[in-house]
Amino acid sequence: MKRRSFLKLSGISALSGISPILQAKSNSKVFRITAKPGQVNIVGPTFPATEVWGFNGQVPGLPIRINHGQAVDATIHNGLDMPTSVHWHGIRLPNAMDGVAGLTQPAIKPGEDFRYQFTPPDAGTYWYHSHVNAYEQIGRGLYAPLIIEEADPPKVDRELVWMIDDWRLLDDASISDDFGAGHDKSHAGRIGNVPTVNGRFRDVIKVQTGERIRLRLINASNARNFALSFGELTPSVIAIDGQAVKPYQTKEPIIIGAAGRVDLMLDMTGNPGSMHPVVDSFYRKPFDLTTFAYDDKPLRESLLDSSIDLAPSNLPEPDLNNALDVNVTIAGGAMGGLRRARFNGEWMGLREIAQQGYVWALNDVVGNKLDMPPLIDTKKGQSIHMTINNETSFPHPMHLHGHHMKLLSIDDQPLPEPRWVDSPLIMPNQSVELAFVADNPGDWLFHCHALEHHAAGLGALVRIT
Ligand SMILES: [Cu+2]
Repeated sequence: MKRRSFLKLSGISALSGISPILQAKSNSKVFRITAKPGQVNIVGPTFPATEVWGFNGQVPGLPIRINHGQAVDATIHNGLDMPTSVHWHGIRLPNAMDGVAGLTQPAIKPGEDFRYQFTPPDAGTYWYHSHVNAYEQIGRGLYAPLIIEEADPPKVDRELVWMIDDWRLLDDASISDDFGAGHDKSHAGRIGNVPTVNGRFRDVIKVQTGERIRLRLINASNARNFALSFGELTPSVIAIDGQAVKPYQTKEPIIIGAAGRVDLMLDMTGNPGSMHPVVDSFYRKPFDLTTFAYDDKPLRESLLDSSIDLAPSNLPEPDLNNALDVNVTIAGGAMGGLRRARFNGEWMGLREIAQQGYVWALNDVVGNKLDMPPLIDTKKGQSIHMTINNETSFPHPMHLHGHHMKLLSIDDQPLPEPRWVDSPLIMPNQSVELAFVADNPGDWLFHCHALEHHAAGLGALVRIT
């Protein structure tokens, strides 16, 4: 008898000392989720509801919340009339579960199912979203939170999960169907006109003076980046991209690039009965994203002073002395300097490439398909030291699948506290240094999460064998 089936039969798989994958079998949380159309009242009662696509027809979709150590066992049913798939953003999981249609699995056809099973190794704030025709499917609402709770989380009065997004809506609150427009591809991506929190425009969130709130921010926008200010509050940042950071208080706007996550601890210090907007100021014109409305009655007189530290994950530490150096240059787009690049292996002028719908390149290679020679081809266990230069006029949130990377420096300034990221936002003309251990075998996508940029060539493969 194989060891695996013996363990199953004897029911001892929960004992210590055996593989976490086997333990997971007896400790998984089962989800049945259908990607399908739905209706959401985004703008408010004076407008018609918006036809969306959502997981279980909702926006955000069905939240997945598990305990650290539990496994996800999610069967996705495709109730759309086009193929789809699900990517578990930021989770270090087996390649076959990564959900990139055409790379790690075939797309799920309409009416069919795909079963995803994995045990997230790290607690934290993640999300799941479509990875087929993503700029349209995510743009229409196919995203949801994926929360892995710490075994011993900091004490709070309440936790809020905010999936922030922006929609391009027409006057009747329907979604503008100009997905993948040429201007969006070559400029900042699809930036909408209706920014939302959990699918609601200018919502009002009831809070109480003295309350301690853990706020999990998840940016599900196609391309919009946010810089959020919390007025009179002084947020403490406790995690970035799902991974714990040494908590720090800041009055600076909280930057959260497309696909990024930030966990904040908020001690609500506004006066009873007052209103305080949360303001975004990433682009030229600031606006109120949402508003805190304080109850007339305070919850407590003095603030909690218990610890807000999160236990760090057990991530493999890159060995910088023996790392493979990789330099990556992002080029192209409007107002960029790219003249020519390799397209399907041939050098071509940018005009010719643009005629085929592509405008971006990584190291002069246009990432127009999934079966390209990899940008990085390495052995399992190799440390990678990657320098990314953004030589374009636009910010790019660069997402590596299946791994977390340690952000070491920005513009040659070493970070006092290097932090783990999976979707670092790289500003125009910025250079960042990252390092990670390529410890997860497979072909992994490395791409811009401004979804129109990815669709227009800003993507590559990392192969680990
Ligand atoms: Cu980009």
